[in-house]
Amino acid sequence: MRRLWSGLWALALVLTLCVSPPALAAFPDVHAGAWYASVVEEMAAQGILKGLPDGSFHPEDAISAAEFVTIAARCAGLEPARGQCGHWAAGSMETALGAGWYDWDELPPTGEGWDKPISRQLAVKVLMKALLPGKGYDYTAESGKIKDFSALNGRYYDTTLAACAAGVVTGDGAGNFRPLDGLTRAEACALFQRALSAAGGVTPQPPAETERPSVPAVPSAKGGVTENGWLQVVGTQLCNERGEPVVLHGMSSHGLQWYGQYASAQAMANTAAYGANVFRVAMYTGEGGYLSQPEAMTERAFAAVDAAIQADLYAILDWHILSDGDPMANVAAAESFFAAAAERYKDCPNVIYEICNEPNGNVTWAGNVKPYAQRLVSAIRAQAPKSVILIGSPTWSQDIHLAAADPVAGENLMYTLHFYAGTHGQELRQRIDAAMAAGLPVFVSEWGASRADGSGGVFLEESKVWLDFLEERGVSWCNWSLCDKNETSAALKPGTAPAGSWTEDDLTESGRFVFSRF
Ligand code: IDC
Repeated sequence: MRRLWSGLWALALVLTLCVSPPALAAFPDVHAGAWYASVVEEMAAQGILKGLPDGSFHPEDAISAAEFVTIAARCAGLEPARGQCGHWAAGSMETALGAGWYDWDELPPTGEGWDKPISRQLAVKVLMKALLPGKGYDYTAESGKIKDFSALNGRYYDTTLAACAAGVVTGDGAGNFRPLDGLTRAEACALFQRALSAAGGVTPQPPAETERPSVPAVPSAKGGVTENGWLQVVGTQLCNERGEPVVLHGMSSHGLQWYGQYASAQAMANTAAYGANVFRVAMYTGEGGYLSQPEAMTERAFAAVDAAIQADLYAILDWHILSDGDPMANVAAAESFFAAAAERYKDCPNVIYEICNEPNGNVTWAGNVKPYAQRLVSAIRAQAPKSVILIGSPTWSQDIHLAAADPVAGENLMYTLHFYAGTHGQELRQRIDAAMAAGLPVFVSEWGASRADGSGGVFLEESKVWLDFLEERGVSWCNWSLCDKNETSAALKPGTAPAGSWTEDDLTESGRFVFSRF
């Protein structure tokens, strides 16, 4: 008898455990005890969630791109378009695309890919564009919260970090965002609910203001100044006088005070013969440069620019701050130098002005570099209203994300990013993508195949990855440096004559690689 009773108790216990809590009114497969139950119920009551054709919700299934975008459209009160292709979600997808919630290449309008699971990074982008457009964030604070930040594609920095700042994205238990993974339908609902409450409920928001220019396809025009004329910046792309995308490839001089002999007309003709169409005249300010001998250095810099003009090259006149990390420290000297340069070259389509090589040390974008840039842009513009001007950023011209968040007003302005293939990689490339996605025109006015100290390596594999990346995006570059110094970044072997023409034999490993990529 005792055995029978205990057997019955055990059976009762098993039965209790097997019976699920009651299903909610909205969907038979959403049970009251589930963590997402109240969210789903509320969204269903508001008509935002409709469930699947079989009347159920399938909370643990991966949500597809079409499902996610459709829900976002309902949250934002977006009117679906007619829908060109026969897909059930075509109307919402087309309207969302038009509103800039996602780009053409992320979910092509053929409908292919719409039924596949949406990645978390894209889902968050759609969500933020739909419900919290223009939401701000502090880059350092928010990126520090995401443990696997390096896995995030730079294209999604803006929206992901804004979502973190708004409390919409909280990361998994380990602090990871897992940008490439999908998310379940239940998880998606939680995201929507947090975004809706951050946006103040189901109030339709205006669609994101201006859509950002997307990464250009491989641009074409090379050639020198005769072929391309005055340069102009269209969106993020450097273009020639006819408005066609153009890329500039060439060398930077080393410090003119030390290696000025390689900034001669012959040296430039030599690099032009390999296909270069730009030359950067690096005029150091410190280190025995302009600040200690202004007349002599001005003369040398102008002679180098004249030599570049003679070789049909674009010429970048570079105010090469380095040990003097704060450009504001010598702003008056910079203004007078560039005013004289712009006066001299105002009718000359060749000349590009680079106003601060690499701000570094205790400088900020808002406090030092941007105000300096504003002053220099007006000094140059007074003479040369349309010449391209290149602007640096803190941390040796790596902090273009700061410029992207707060750019200088004006036309034909570009922002420099400098890298050294033995030191810098993926992280800076992602920064370029993010900055360009935010509309910032980027110019790599200095890069080296060495480490950042100018030696080590050479890192040709890494350099190739970098140059392919820049080529795909139509980003122009100059390589450090055209001189025969005994350091791996130098393009010429020690003792190479500046006066004669050069053969492959005169080029270092770095020089051969770089010249082959002009
Ligand atoms: C380096 C030169 C090296 C010189 C040093 C200091 O290669 O011969 O002794 O400057 O003047 C930069 C600077 C550039 C550096 C280069 C490599 O713009 O002046 O040149 N670099 O260290 N930024 C990152 C790397």
